[in-house]
Amino acid sequence: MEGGILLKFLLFTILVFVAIGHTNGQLRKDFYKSSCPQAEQIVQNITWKRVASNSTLPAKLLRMHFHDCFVRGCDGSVLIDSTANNSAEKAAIPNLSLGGFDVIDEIKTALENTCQGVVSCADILTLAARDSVSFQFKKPMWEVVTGRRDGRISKSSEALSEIPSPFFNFTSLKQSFANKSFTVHDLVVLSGGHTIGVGHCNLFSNRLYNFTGKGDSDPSLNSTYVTFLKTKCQSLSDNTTTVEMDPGSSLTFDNNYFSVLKQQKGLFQSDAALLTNQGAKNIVDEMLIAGKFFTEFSQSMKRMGAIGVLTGSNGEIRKKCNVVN
Ligand code: HEM
Ligand SMILES: *[C@@H]1O[C@H](CO)[C@@H](O)[C@H](O)[C@H]1NC(C)=O
Ligand SMILES: *[C@@H]1O[C@H](CO)[C@@H](O)[C@H](O)[C@H]1NC(C)=O
Ligand SMILES: *[C@@H]1O[C@H](CO)[C@@H](O)[C@H](O)[C@H]1NC(C)=O
Ligand SMILES: *[C@@H]1O[C@H](CO)[C@@H](O)[C@H](O)[C@H]1NC(C)=O
Ligand SMILES: *[C@@H]1O[C@H](CO)[C@@H](O)[C@H](O)[C@H]1NC(C)=O
Ligand SMILES: *[C@@H]1O[C@H](CO)[C@@H](O)[C@H](O)[C@H]1NC(C)=O
Ligand SMILES: *[C@@H]1O[C@H](CO)[C@@H](O)[C@H](O)[C@H]1NC(C)=O
Ligand SMILES: *[C@@H]1O[C@H](CO)[C@@H](O)[C@H](O)[C@H]1NC(C)=O
Ligand SMILES: CC(=O)N[C@H]1CO[C@H](CO)[C@@H](O)[C@@H]1O
Repeated sequence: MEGGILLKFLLFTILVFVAIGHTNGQLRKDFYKSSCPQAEQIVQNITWKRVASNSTLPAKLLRMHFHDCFVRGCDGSVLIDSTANNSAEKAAIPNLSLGGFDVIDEIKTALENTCQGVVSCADILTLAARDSVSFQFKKPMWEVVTGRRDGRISKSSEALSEIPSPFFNFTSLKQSFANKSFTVHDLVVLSGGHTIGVGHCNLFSNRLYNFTGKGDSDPSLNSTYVTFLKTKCQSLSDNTTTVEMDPGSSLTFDNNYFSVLKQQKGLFQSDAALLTNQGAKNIVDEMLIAGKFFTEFSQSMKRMGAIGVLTGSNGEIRKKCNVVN
């Protein structure tokens, strides 16, 4: 009797595990271990090779990954080209300066040559973003679990509504992140991504020339820095010049962004907004300790990489990253 119940229980447990294994393909470490053992090494090799000859790429790939994950989840939808009847995410204004698509294409080509139809573009982007930032350290800076599948939909209208604007105040930033179940802690920590890369003048020059419509500058922006920025961005309409977001170390991934913020030199209103809320401000202070920032950034990135992912039999493995199959 007893043995019969135990056996039934064991069988039931096994069935449940088998069912979970089949239906809910969660992301996991080294998903391609048996299907494409060299996948992650190939991504790292090509990414490192490209970053070695172009140090602006980590910023491009990190931002592209953020944009991918915030619109329809990390499903590679940011990589899809517009077609005659669809305006894709790439065509949205916030995407104007996205770059690094050629790196993803080179990796995809190499992976298709090694193990055809196995590795998703969504995973390639997630790994390449991590590896590009990690090149400087010669070791992976955060864990990436894999098994994402590619989406088939990409809409510019969704990029416009889901990607936070550089003109957002704290309330709107918080709401935009809460929309993805992200906390104020994630918001502050991930904003640290602005420790690398550049921003275009027209996205902040209102803070220099006409903040309240009286030809004034933003009082929350360091006045010494305003003078400097005016030499870079000479008019309100300049949409071609770029400025480093972390002046002096915009090619180095570190926690200097937070020191910059504290000196009231955050480039965008959305950066400066992190000091307008006491809770957020306290987190900015915590991030002034480098070790703390690296640990927290690594954890928030892992969570960002899991937003709305397609797994198991959902989505597809795109043959080319810029077009759906
Ligand atoms: C908190 C809300 C955020 C806002 C409002 C925002 C806004 C922006 C804007 C306006 C730019 C400049 C684009 C240009 O002029 O070319 C930019 C650049 C960048 N962002 Fe963000 N961003 C946010 C969060 C993030 C997050 C979470 C990450 C990644 C973890 C990130 C990574 C980057 C990087 C690396 C660049 C530099 C890109 C380059 O050099 O081309 N941003 N961001
Ligand atoms: C990656 O690069 C290393 C060092 O250059 C090389 O030894 C290795 O064979 C490469 N692996 C793959 C899978 O490309
Ligand atoms: C887009 O338009 C083409 C013809 O211009 C048509 O063949 C195709 O089915 C359309 N695709 C969708 C998704 O509507
Ligand atoms: C580096 O990469 C960026 C982004 O793809 C590109 O715009 C730029 O032209 C590249 N620079 C060089 C020197 O190749
Ligand atoms: C923040 O921006 C939103 C949208 O523009 C606005 O409705 C709200 O009043 C602003 N909040 C503060 C505290 O300024
Ligand atoms: C939150 O998400 C909804 C739908 O997904 C979207 O319409 C709305 O614009 C988002 N709000 C913000 C602040 O991003
Ligand atoms: C500054 O803003 C005010 C009010 O919006 C506008 O009337 C004025 O033309 C602007 N000045 C410049 C130089 O754009
Ligand atoms: C920059 O501004 C000019 C003039 O207003 C406009 O024609 C052009 O499309 C803009 N370029 C970008 C990249 O926004
Ligand atoms: C503004 O910038 C100057 C020069 O970089 C710096 O010495 C000063 O401390 C900054 N002001 C504030 C309020 O942080
Ligand atoms: C990289 C990219 O696709 N950029 C596009 C951004 O949007 C403009 C239109 O608003 C397109 O012309 C760019 O090609």
